[in-house]
Amino acid sequence: VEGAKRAAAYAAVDNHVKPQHTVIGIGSGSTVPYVVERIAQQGEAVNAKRWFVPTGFQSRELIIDAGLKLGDVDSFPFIDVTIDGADEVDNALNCIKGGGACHLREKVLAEAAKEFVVVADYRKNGSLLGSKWAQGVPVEVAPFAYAKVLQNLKRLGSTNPQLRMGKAKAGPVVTDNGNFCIDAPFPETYMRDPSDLLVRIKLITGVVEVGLFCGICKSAYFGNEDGTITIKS
Ligand code: DER
Repeated sequence: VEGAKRAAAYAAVDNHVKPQHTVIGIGSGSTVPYVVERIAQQGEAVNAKRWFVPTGFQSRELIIDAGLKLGDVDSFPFIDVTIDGADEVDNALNCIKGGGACHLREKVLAEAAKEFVVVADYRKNGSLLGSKWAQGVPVEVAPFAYAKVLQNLKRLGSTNPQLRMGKAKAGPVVTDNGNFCIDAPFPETYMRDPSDLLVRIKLITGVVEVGLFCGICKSAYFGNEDGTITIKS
């Protein structure tokens, strides 16, 4: 799977990170390190002119560790290109994101970019959202409201919404913004119209952001087990 991640990341960088690009958004997850690796390989000369805007703590550390210049999100009204991972991508390039609970900042940088490109391994290349990523739609919520959001997600039709608990930490996962994350599975009928579901979830009081990215992704690169790449665009 690591080879597939690397192949997707390298192809996406080679095709979408151009010498004239100076502000680049860097997403989160386990595929994005290969994106940073490939950008660093473009050389110090071109990277000296670039700023890299992170989507969270992990992303910030990746940029610093690669010796690239950290850009502050407030300093750049526009981003040339943002590259990020995803948990699942359908054939219309709608994405489930938030497996890493970074999707608020990820969506901010995805929308601010002239081009948003997703990189992933073959496990994320889906047709109907939810068919591969079964954990549910990640929903970032204000801690004060989480119990009410759980109730309202059930009322909306979520089959079994769960507060995301830490693995190596007692208690719930806390995002870089100090919020909680709920994973909300929905029946197929809801997942057929991710844009509609996105709005319905977003309107629940206490919801900060929803891990459904609709109409934002322009290209998605998937590394396959046989070393080939599948591109959706
Ligand atoms: O949370 C996210 O959306 C991240 O981009 C992440 O889930 C991507 O998954 P990866 O670790 O397989 O790259």
